[in-house]
Formats: sequence, structure tokens, C-alpha cells
Amino acid sequence: MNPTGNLHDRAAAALRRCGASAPALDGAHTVTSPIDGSELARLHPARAADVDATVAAASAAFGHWRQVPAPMRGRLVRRLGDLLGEHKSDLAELVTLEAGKIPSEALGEVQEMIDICEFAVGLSRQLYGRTMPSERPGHRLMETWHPLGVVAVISAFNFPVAVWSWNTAIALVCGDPVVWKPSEKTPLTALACHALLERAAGDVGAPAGLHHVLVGDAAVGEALVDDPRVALVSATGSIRMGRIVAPRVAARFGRCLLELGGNNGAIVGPSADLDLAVRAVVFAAAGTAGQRCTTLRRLIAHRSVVDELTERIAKAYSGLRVGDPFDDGVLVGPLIDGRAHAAMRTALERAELDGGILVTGGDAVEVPGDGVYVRPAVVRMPAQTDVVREETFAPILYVLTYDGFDEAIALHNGVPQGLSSSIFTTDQREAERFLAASDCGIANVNIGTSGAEIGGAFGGEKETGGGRESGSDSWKAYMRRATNTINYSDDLPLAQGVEFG
Ligand code: UN1
Repeated sequence: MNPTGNLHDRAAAALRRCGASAPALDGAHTVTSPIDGSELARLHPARAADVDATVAAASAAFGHWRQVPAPMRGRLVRRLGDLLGEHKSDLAELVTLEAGKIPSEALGEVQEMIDICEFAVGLSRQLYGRTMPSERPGHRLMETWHPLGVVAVISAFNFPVAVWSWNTAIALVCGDPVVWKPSEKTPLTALACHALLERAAGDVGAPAGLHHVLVGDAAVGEALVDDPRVALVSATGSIRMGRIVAPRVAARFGRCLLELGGNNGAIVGPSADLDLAVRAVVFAAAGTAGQRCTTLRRLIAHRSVVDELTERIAKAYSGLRVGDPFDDGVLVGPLIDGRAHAAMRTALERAELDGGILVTGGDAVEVPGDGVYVRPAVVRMPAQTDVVREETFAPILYVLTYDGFDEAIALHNGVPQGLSSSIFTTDQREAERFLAASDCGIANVNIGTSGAEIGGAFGGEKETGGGRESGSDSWKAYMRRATNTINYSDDLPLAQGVEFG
């Protein structure tokens, strides 16, 4: 029994407050809490065969929703944002129960949802197309943006609700229904979000069938991926998953938005403000128990600062409380499961075989129950070996040393992934050079790699998949563009001066 109380009851109560029915206890899909391994629910999973009817219902809703003017669609998202605000603590509680985040980070995740709803409501009046001067007299050339169709959202356990909201808030104002396959590890948060969205839809009189949740295994995901009525597959997860999804969607000429693994690096230059760098590194590397796709995994420090920096990070790590995320003062909650722990141990062994020196952490922390808790690790590496070039979804920070700036950039970009990156420097020239040279979708100065705001486009290059979600003009992935030429003259001049007849 967990000291913070019966987790199942807490989950059921939070779900109820969100308007969802109590979770089933007699199905085949067992949901456990990483906090202590206790059972939260036994849901009745969807099967691949259910996908057809769900996508059919979403397609039918598309027929209605696409005709609702975008600013009116925005009203649904505004209502959703209000409800998310009212149920912020309920959703955060579920995020802690299912994903093991500390409450402050869980609340932060729900805040991202509220923020993206605000963004999307504004966007609903700003789905701008351009007009271009036509080369022909009496003609107008313009582009218009139209709803795309059904969007499948496949999300991961580590941001069980925020990533859904980035996709769904934007998809809805763009005119697209959503079919959501949440992580098998975090379906209860999905049921809560679904209940809130259904309520919002009822409140504003939106058509039924705009949103569906399919709790199921990989076969359900594959059926979604292969369904030609799914116009966009927005998938967050491992590179391995992306390698399966992308070619299958491409084979039917569907559209993909991939947000896959990161292996994020930060350069610390000789002029860096080390006080600030240490604080930023500790949050970015150890926060969320190293389970963000934006987690800092590689620290590339100048030889003149590397010893002091490593020492200070190790000291800060020794003050991090690891344990039940509901306990006051805990900053590092559990790993999601035993597999994550095994992957961490293997990575640490490989790093030591490569000549790495474990500076701190890496050991398991004993807690009551069956949760998996580890102390975040820092490893000094003599070189960027294969294990450093891979993403291990656990709190391991590899420290590499450089002498020249070009060497730092080569190390930084010398991994297959390209999500987030940072430099710590007070040298403006160095900062600008880094921003131009980093091959990632996110490049920061004097802040860590994680914790991006929703206003920017979120995503990365190379094996991270190339997709962009959330703010800026990411909405364009959720719409189709038409180029229109309108002739308001009495003549029919052909483009390029072609004469015909
Ligand atoms: C993720 O880990 O999949 O930038 C998303 C961040 C968060 C989102 C992370 N806003 O760390």
C-alpha cells in the first residue's frame, strides 16, 4: 500500500471530477502506477477491428465540422481551455498517478494544454493565406487553407496530455476531427481529456464524433496508420516507432508529423555563467527523471570549466530528493517501468566499458512498493562513443570535454537525432555561431534544452523526424493549401504568354 493512499481510488476520483466514468476493473488492459506498481484500472482495450468504425465516425464528423467557420470552431477550443483550467489539478493528479511526474511538472504540463488552447483560439481567426500578384491582367492569384481530414494522434507516456492538446487544439480549429491512441501506459489521462472535450462540445453545440480515444496496443496504432481516411498521422515516440509509421503512411501518400527521439546536447563555453548553467543543467538533465524527449543528455564543456562544472552538478545532484512524487520536496519521481531501468543499467555498463567514469548516481533507490527509482547519473566520457550517440530514456548525463569551438559543434551535431540544443556563454559571437550551426529544431542560449513554451514550433531534424507541432505556423500541417487563380477580366490570357488557337 502506498503511503500517499490508495492510488486507484485517487485516480477514480480524479476521473469522476473530470466527468469520466470510473475506470473498468475487469478488462484485459492493466494500467499500473509507476509510483508503486499498484493497479489503477483494467480497461477493455480496443481491437484493430474497432478502428474502422471509429475512423468512419470521425470522417462523418469531418463532413460537418469542415463547414463550420474557423472562428466558430475556435469557440469549442476556448471552452475546452476553460474546462482544462477548472480541472487543472484533477488532470495533474492523473498525470502524476500514471506517468509519475512531480506535481509541479504535472501542473506545468496541464498549463501547456491551457496555453495551446489560447493560442489555437487566436489562430482560429488567423489561418492566413497569401495573395500574390498575377502576371496576367485582370487576374488574382491567392492561396486558401482548408480542413485536411481526420487526424490520428499517437502519443507517448511522458507527456500524456500536453502533446495531445498541441495536436487536438490546433486540429480542431483547423477543422479536423481527432482519433487519439494514447500510450498504453497512460490511458486514464486520455479518458479524462476525452470527457472534458465531450463536455465542451456539448456546451458549444459542436457536432458529435469529433473526438475519439482508442486505448489499445500496437495493432490498433497500425490499423490507424494504414487507414486511408486518416489524413494526418501525428506520432510522438521512439525512432523505432517512427521507422514503422513513416513508410506505411508514405505508401498510401498520407501525411505524417513525427516527433521522435532526442539526444539533446548543451555546450558550456569558457565565458559561461556557471551558476546559471548548473541550475539549468540540473533541471534539464534530472527533471522528469530524464524522461522528456527534450531532456539534456550530453554536456559538452570547455576544458577550462569542465572539472568545476561537473563537480558542481554532482553536488547539486546529491541534494535532489528521489522518491514518491506526491511527497513534499521530491524532485525526481519514478522511472516509468523496469524496462527503463534495465536500459539505464545497460547504458551505464556500456559507458564504463568505453572508459566513462561514473561521477554520481545510477544506483537504485529503495522505496516501499514496486516503483522503480534511480538516482540521476553523471558520467564523464573520454569520447562520444556509440552509447552516447543513442537516446536512453532515463536520467544519464554524459559529460564530454572540448578545446576548440569547432570541435564542440562537431561533437554536438555528431549524433543521429536533432531535437533540442543549448549553449551557455556570455560571448555573443559564440552564441550566434552556435545558433547558426546547431542542426536541431530547437536551439537555445543560456537556458536548458527542455521546457519549451507552446508559442514556438516544437520538433526536430534528422532522426527526430522533421515534424513541427504546437505554435508558430505548425498549423499548416493540419490543413491543405489550395492555390487559386481568378480571372475577373473578359479575356483569357494564358500564363507564360502561351498562344493557343
Ligand atoms: C516531450 O517530451 O515529448 O519542451 C515533449 C518540453 C515540453 C514538451 C516535451 N514543453 O520539455
